Amino acid sequence: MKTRAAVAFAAKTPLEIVEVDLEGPREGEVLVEIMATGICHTDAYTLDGLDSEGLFPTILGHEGAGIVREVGPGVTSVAVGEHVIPLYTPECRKCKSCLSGKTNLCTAIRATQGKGVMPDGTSRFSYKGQMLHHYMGCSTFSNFTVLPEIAVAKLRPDAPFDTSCYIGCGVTTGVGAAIWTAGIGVGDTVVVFGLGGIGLNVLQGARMAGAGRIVGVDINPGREAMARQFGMTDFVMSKGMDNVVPHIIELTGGGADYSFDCTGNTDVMRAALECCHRGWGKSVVIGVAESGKEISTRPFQLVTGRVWTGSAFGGARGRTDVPKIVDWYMDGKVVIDPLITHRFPLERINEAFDLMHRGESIRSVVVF
Ligand code: NAD
Ligand code: AHE
Ligand code: ZN
Repeated sequence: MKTRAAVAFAAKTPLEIVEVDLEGPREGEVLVEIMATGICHTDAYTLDGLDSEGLFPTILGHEGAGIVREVGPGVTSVAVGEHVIPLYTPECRKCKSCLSGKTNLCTAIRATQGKGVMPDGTSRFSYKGQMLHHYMGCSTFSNFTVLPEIAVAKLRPDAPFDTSCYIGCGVTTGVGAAIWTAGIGVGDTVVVFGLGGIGLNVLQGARMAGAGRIVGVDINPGREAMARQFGMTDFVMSKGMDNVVPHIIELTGGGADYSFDCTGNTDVMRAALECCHRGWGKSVVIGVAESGKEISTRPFQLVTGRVWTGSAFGGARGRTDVPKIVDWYMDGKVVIDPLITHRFPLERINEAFDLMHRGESIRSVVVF
């Protein structure tokens, strides 16, 4: 079939909206009509050529919601007409990682995902006879896409597509990192670096968990108002500050119980660790750093009890936990609507990247 898609033909060039060829689903795969997709900073990072796994040409996008239109042979867990959220972190429930109960990082198809192909090693997308890569196993910047059945979570039919798509990455990543990865408790002091599409969801996860003090740090003063709506009690505008760490340690009476990096900047990751409380503070890296970057700190920071960890997709097991977050959204426990600051048709998707780079949007959503 033919489908409209925004294609990244090369790094650092605007996406081009063209009609691409899409092969139907093979064994264990489903064809999904994407109804809406969010644009996450990770899409921009790959498009900007900063991703060590970045492959071109490709169809980016990993934060979608849509409807199953066809199922391939052997598919049993999902049916035509069901609403779904594509999962870049699938859940096969059979691999060593899924069975361990210790991680959400299913390994069933990770190797082929990273190579931009389906689990059988081939791509379903092409343009003028040239193969196009899949992206993070999702490619939601296409009106139709093909996904393995283990990489879709059910979306209840009364949930709107143009807001629920955000649960496909940002909402789950932020809320999940707060409640599942960190395990924030009642009264805890939390510090969140980077108050964009992910950080604001960490704030609301911290609020849900009953945190006491919730400090937000950003270089963009325009983030303060929205962050306060999402639970931030104290704002630190870090632009121009020589070293934010002593200031936060003083503000929090000795350091954070939990801190989060939601910037992808390795200097910020270090500051986030070092503003944790001596003896127990835990820092969670969420931001994705550009290829070649490394983190460092004095080992003394760890010797004295601070813990450095990380979180992918908020520690959420895709098929099990995503429907729970959708319920929380539909019950009003998780707030999404004000975070969707812009909506565009696919033809204007490049404007969404411009707004993100200028710090003027939280989440832009493409509605097909
Ligand atoms: P975003 O652009 O919406 O937000 C980033 C925020 O960080 C902005 O408000 C920006 O002003 C702020 N910032 C930038 N530099 C800063 C600095 N030096 N100090 C303080 N604040 C600073 O991006 P997003 O969509 O929220 O994504 C944030 C990061 O999370 C990205 O690196 C993205 O790739 C990553 N991410 C990771 C996962 C995961 O599963 N681990 C999932 C989604 C996104
Ligand atoms: N390709 C990058 C790694 C990118 C990365 O860490 N991705 C996150 C999700 S970001 C969503 O916006 C993730 O889930 N990581 C776990 C995984 O298996 O990719 C690189 O550095 O090569
Ligand atoms: Zn993302």
